Amino acid sequence: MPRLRWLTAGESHGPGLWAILEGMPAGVALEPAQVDLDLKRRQGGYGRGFRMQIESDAVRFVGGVRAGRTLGSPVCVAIDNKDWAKWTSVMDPAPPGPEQRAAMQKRALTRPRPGHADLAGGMKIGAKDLRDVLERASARETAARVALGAVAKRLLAELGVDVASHVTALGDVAAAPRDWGAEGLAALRAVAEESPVRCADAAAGARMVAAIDAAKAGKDTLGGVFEVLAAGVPPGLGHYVHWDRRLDGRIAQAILSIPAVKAVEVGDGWDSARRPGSEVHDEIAWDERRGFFRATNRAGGLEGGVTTGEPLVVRAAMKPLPTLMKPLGSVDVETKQAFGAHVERSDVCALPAAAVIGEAMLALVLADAALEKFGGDSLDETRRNRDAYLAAVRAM
Ligand code: EPS
Repeated sequence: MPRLRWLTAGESHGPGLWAILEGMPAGVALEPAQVDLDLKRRQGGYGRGFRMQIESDAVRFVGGVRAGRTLGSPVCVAIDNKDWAKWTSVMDPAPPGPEQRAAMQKRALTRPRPGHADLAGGMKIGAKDLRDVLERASARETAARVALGAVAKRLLAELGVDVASHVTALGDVAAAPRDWGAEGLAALRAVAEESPVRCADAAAGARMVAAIDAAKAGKDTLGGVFEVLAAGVPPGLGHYVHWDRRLDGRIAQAILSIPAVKAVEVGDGWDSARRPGSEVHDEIAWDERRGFFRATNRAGGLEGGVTTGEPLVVRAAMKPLPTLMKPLGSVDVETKQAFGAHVERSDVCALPAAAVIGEAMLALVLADAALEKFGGDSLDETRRNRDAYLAAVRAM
């Protein structure tokens, strides 16, 4: 069983989002402002649509936090949906009367969008109105993940682990490759957080903005690639003994669960498949100051499902969003007639936001793995256990 368990609830146009994170040790300093910073980062990025002008996500802690510190009880977060005010009738949980029926009919979705969960989800639950699917399949849910990810990041920060992300490619525009694990996450943040597309290469970032403008003019959407890094990760998190304990597998599952993500790679990933072993593996070295280390980090900080102590480097491919203003062919689920797919307000590109969600997902997996390794019901206990373990590693 994982040490950290979590669930989210809430629909895109319902009253809000809620999430529970169970397993956080007591004594971690935690304030809403630290979470709101990440919620704001997730809402930003060039290419976002009108909905993000309506929302201004802010967290309320409704459990597990007292006097600015975690209690060790489940941390429960709530985020309001401002847009709900316009959807109260459509989303009312009560059995519908004539007024609600009319409102629901008006916002019904019967022409599924290729690439969205609409049709597959509708077949799955037997929905006639595919809004029953889209409301929960919507990436709005990721606001709740980012809130919990920000809580996990607070624990990781107390353990010396830092998580950051950036966009490395958008559509056919690619940033110049750089080893940010070696250069440092503060250096990455200094440039990526200033970019409207969260790209650390300013020239490529400007071309990405132009690509989004062109896609918008063409009523199209764009995806791309984001990279998430974690520095200060102790060696020995995860395990090599079983498929579901291997940390690379756990990370991949978490990242692939982000809406629209279609592929994940760790370290040199796909590229390492094309090169001989002598050009792929990271030679082992040791010195008094650092202990064991690697001069290169092509493995992306993981060997055999276990962290090496080098920075974690995880990349994800996001497909273009499926809601197109110039719809693709679809079939009306009621009449079975061919139609253009449903057109609904959406984003042209949400890749910069997906990178922030990637940070949250990596942070949740890493916090779980750290607690699995070090245990502890309070932060002090977790730290003591971590210190003893690291001392033993150094004495090896
Ligand atoms: C989404 C559609 C859009 C996005 C939404 C994800 O929402 P709406 O239908 O209200 O315009 O804005 O993303 C968010 C609300 C968010 O917070 O990220 C979809 O269909 O997945």
